[in-house]
Amino acid sequence: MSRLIVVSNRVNPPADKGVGTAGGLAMALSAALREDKGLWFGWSGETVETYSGQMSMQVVGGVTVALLDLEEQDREEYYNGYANRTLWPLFHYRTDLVNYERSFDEGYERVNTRFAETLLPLIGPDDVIWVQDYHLIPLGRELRKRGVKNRIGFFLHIPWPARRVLNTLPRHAELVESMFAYDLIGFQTEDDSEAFNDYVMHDMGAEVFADGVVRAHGQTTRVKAFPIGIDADDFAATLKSDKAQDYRQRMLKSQVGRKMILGVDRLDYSKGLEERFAAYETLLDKYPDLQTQVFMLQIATRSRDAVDAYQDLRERLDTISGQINGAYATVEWVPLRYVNRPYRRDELAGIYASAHVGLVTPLRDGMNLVAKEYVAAQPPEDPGVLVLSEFAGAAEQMKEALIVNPMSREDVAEAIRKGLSMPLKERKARWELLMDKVQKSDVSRWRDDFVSLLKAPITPERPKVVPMASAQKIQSTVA
Ligand code: GDG
Repeated sequence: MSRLIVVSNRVNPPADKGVGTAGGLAMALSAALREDKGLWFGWSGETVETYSGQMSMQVVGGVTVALLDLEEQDREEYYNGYANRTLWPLFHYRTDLVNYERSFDEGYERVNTRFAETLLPLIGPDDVIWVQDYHLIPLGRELRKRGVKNRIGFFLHIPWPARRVLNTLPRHAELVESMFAYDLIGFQTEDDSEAFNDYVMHDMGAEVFADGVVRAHGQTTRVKAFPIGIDADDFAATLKSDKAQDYRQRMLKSQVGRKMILGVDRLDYSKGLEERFAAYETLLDKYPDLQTQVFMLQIATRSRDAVDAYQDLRERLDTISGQINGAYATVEWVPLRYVNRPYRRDELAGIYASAHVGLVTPLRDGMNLVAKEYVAAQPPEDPGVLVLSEFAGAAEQMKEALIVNPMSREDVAEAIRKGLSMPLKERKARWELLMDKVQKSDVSRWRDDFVSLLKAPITPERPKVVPMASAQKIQSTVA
């Protein structure tokens, strides 16, 4: 029987759907595997003195998981190093924050080899293997080296950078070449797929075919955008729960008639939090009549504390939030509620539902599930307004949001103001279109679309797409 095997860096299915505080990727994957007899393989998050390659198997939240312990050196070089100090900033266009060391590269290769060796005995002849995200780009190649003939797919949850940005990574060619071990490579957006094709055509002399088939150096793969979504049914059920409704009421009460502008993010420099605070300050400065009439709630849960750039960001945000409150607060009104503790999913659903404006302004983001959760939580009779960065993958789909350039504090401030004063009729019209997309393009659809194309054979010889520098060229050739 054909089984789905999902492989990702961390394996953390939520034990209880409502209570979990797991991130976007974890929620999406557990939703995808729950109904399946699938297996989820990855790092336990624990380290041992000496790596043994031993796994522990268990069932968590209805999902069978196989966990591998790594060594402290692996954590430093592979996870805190190459994954989060090299690839993450680079793929989010923060070349200023990229830290590259040869030892990171070696640790990354070593852990990908360890993953391949440990996973190998678990793979049945008909299993379909789906590798997740930037931590494990070379895993497909390592599995192939060990004789795995199964279908293997790869999905990148973060943006794929422009060619000249990727060129700044030492040994970029080797990294990209390793991806040709996959039968299917999935990206979040058309933009990302096109950036990948641009790289392989220019730097590898690859041929790109109209149906996404890509051929280089005698190897063939297929490239396509699969925008990830939320588990819409599960979210709707969570939203209806007593806890969520109770939280919504509590939030409405604490608003005392003021309108709430909400941000919910991992505390990460890609999320544009400093720029968002600056935009909010501009709003208060430019429109004094809004002071005391609105407030902003920013939930920013701590993340990757071991990496310096994250500690620096936290310190800067503490300072900026203090400055805003110091400058504008009155004895009765605090303009910015800045919160670092995580909330339960049901609590979060209630908080989303009570917000008049959802502010999602990353500088770069693969997709951004918060944008979709905010829309899904809105009361149909009185929905709030989503303000969304043009650099979130979600903007490719969610065009009815107020789309902004997060680098412009004036643009963002104007969009917040427009959102706060938008007439009900327009809010409803925009929300209905957005909600339809959030429901249709949900996580099950993402999983089904990816896995069914992964299983489909690649049929050779399609009309060739001419090398291009931009999206339009590919599309017009296909059309
Ligand atoms: C990566 C990509 C892509 C946040 N605070 C709390 C909490 N969260 C949850 C949100 C949402 C998730 O974390 C964040 O997901 P995002 O998609 O916004 O961002 P990343 O974590 O960076 O995820 C991203 C995603 O992978 C999936 O492909 O969209 O672009 O960067 O679900 O609700 N959840 C709870 N408490 C919190 O305080 N329970």
